[in-house]
Amino acid sequence: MEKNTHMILALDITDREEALKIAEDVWEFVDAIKVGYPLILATGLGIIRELAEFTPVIADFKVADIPNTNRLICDQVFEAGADAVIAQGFTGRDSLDACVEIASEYRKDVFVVSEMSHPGGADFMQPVAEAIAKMALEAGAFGLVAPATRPERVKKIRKIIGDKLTIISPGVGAQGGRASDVIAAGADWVIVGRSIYKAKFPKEAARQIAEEIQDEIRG
Ligand code: U5P
Repeated sequence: MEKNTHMILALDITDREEALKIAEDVWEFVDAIKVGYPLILATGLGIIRELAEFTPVIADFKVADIPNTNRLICDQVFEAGADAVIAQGFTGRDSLDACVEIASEYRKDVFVVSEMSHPGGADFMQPVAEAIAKMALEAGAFGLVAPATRPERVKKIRKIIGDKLTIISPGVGAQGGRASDVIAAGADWVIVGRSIYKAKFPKEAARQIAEEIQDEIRG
């Protein structure tokens, strides 16, 4: 995945035409599009290949099962044309190894959720987030998902992984995080959903966040 705009669009809408229209509108401001259950359940797995015409696609299935099931899920995801899959880390090393094994067969990537961005993410996940980050590093994942709503946690995770793994960070805008803060804290990409796809002018909204990120990077 190239790092140009440092932004990933979370396309959590359930109408195929609208999803494709937004992708066409904003692709130049994002390095990837993240799809998950809302869009895939509504429109089918084929939407991944359609969106891959615009940018690399990250499949956010938060894969969290036994190794054999994880293997079967990842196979489907990469066969469908995704460039990366998001897996949970709390299921343990063998489950994560299964995702990394399939991803490497396809020469694709795995991101591992260390701690989620909503308030409840602090309840059970935060206390184990650093151990999950270490595990993801040892397992050969490509990156971590860490919360833009808590830039200090992104900073902490960055310290643990150094520059060996990437960080993608959801929680910007609708959940209260600021793109520039989380880029300053060490995220490689911010993930933005509602602030773009619910905006009156999605392209303008994407442009503004992209500019905020570039200003932060340039200092
Ligand atoms: N997401 C989070 N927090 C996490 C992990 C994933 O928000 O810890 C996902 C959501 O499922 C959604 C996107 O797809 O990132 C954020 O969307 P929004 O809040 O910008 O609309």
